[in-house]
Amino acid sequence: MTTTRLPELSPETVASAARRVMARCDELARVTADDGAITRVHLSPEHARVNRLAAEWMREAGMTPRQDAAGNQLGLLPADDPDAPVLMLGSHLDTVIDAGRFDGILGVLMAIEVVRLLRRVDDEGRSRSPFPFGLEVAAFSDEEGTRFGKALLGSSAMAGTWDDAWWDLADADGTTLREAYREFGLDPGRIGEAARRPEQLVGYLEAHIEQGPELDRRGEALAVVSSIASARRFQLLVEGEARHAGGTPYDMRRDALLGASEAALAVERICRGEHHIIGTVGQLEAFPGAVNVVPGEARFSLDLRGEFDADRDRVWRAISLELDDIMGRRGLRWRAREVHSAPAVFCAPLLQDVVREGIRHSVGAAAEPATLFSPAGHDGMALGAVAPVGMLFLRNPDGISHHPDESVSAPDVALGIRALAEAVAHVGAEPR
Ligand code: HGY
Ligand code: MN
Ligand code: MN
Repeated sequence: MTTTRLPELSPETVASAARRVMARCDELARVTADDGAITRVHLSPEHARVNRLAAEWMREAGMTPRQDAAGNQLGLLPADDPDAPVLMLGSHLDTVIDAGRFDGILGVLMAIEVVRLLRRVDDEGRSRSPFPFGLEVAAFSDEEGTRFGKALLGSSAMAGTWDDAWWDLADADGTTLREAYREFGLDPGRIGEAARRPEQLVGYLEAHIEQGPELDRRGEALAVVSSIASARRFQLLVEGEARHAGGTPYDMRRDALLGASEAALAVERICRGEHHIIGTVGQLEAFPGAVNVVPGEARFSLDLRGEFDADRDRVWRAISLELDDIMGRRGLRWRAREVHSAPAVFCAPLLQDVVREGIRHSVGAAAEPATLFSPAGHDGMALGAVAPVGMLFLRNPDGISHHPDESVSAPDVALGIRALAEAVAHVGAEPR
């Protein structure tokens, strides 16, 4: 596969870009709602601050920044033809609670560096894409779904898959998504303006830390992603009867917390018996929540993922039957509300190939670069509805993520920047 010649990417040029990325990951980590932890949720003051920082860095790298109708921070390096489509690069700047400093953030900052390295300056001194398509960086506004439960809100708006039912989603304080948009300075009525049509996008390429131990175990820095797991998220309610913790004999109890606890163990047991199916209960709360009252109600979450939608749905049916059995035995009632669903996305073969070529150029591997399934979700799950998707994984020592100890090394980031730049150049070399 030929490639548009890259501007000279000396090892020092790429190493300096990696150092800038690492320093900016530290700077963004300081923009948080929680002292001593990294927490940055959708449409918060912290979201506005990191968008302003990203806009400044995009402008400095030669792009024209703008915030779209969904609160995504974008930076455009146009092609000579103003109507040309763009290759979208990027990731997300929002975080989970008490997060690491690289999940999402690294991909946005690497994309900015790649655009900086690839841009050319035309005769009028204007920064332009060297390809027949533009390059655009997206800092998506809500990949995690931390505040409203529904994930991928920013990238879903860009993909044109927005569901107006989401406006009534509420956060823990009862603020609806609609109200939060308005408080942030966005107009819910204009959400459609964030949508892209397929003909406007050449594709979407995202670099991200691997949120698992595979690359670390293999001793490799980079990997191609084959597909991104499908996801379904539920909020479940178990209803029993609150009673006196001392005076109520066991045979009279309908303890909702024990039902929910048995359900959580059943999720683990059922999913352990499957391939590439992962179920997690991340939230569990008992009500009324007094030490001397048998819980009459319990609420818990379920995050269920699978490599294939059909397998994921089959396992959800198996879990549901098991919950019927558990709650029936305990005299409890249960119901589930689905709060998020996203199909599996299979990375486009061409974009897998260009990422593979990029890795070869970057690490000089004679051997075949690793190709990994991503059990972690990414904005590419949403963008897959409107564009071909490709992903590059970077080694994350020990694989820990959604945790302050999440990490990546500067040398691996340098390898990743070169690989991503080469991948983009390979897209540029493809006949149009
Ligand atoms: O939950 C996930 O897999 C992603 O990190 N949002
Ligand atoms: Mn995440
Ligand atoms: Mn992420």
